[in-house]
Order: sequence, then structure tokens, then C-alpha cells
Amino acid sequence: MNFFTPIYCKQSVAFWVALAIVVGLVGLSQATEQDMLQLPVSSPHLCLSCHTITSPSPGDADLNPFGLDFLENGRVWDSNLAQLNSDGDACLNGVELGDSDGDGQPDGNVDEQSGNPGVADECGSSNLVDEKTWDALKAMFDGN
Ligand SMILES: [Ca+2]
Ligand SMILES: [Ca+2]
Repeated sequence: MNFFTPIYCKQSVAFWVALAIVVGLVGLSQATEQDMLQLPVSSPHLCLSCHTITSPSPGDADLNPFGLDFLENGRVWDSNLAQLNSDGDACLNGVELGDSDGDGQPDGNVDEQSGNPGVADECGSSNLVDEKTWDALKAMFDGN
């Protein structure tokens, strides 16, 4: 039986290395998809909402400023993250992601991001629904 052991071991090492790579790729892809599901609206920026490239991979998955804040927030979308302005442009993360109060439900009939929360971009095209929601939110805080 010892005669076969070296060959078996070589195959085994190659197998486990290959398996680790596959599991790593699948793991990252699942993590990214699960993280994306946390966002109230993920289109059109998709992976670019958090990453610096369109197709992040295990060796190349740098995060943009919003991705870093999302990570620091425990990979959870909530009101704290909604009220930050990760990229420092004119809009809060909640406005850019179409969920001003960060409750996970898109504002009104919003179905697309108004801007990328991780890139300083044109995000001032907020519609009437966004402004109404934001005014209602401010009124809630002013009342307390
Ligand atoms: Ca912003
Ligand atoms: Ca932005």
C-alpha cells in the first residue's frame, strides 16, 4: 500500500489547492452577492457600489469609500450608514441608494441608485419623492 502513497499525496495536494481556489472564488462571489442584497437598490452600479472594479476577485477586490464604511458597519445597511456621506459629494449614502432613512426599503417608487455612494459623482438629481422623504425624516428628528 505504501507504494501508492506518494502519488496519492501529490494528487491530494493538487486537489486541495484547486479546491481552496474554487472555494475562495465562490466564497467571495457569494459574499459580494449577499452584501449586495443588503443594499436597498443595487442597480446600476452593482459591484461598483462598494468596489473599485466591476468584477472583483479574491486578489483584486479593493473597496471604495462606501465599501469601507459598509465593512466597518458590520456589512449591514442601516440608518447609520444611510446618514453618512462616504464619498464626500453632495449626497448622503441613503439618497444615493434611494433609501433615505436606511430602513432597507427603497423610497417611494425608487428602483435605481441616484448616484454611486462610493464615488463623488452627480447625485443631485433627487426627485420629489426623495425630497419629501428627507423632509419627513428631518421633521421626525426635529420633533424629538
Ligand atoms: Ca455621497
Ligand atoms: Ca456619489
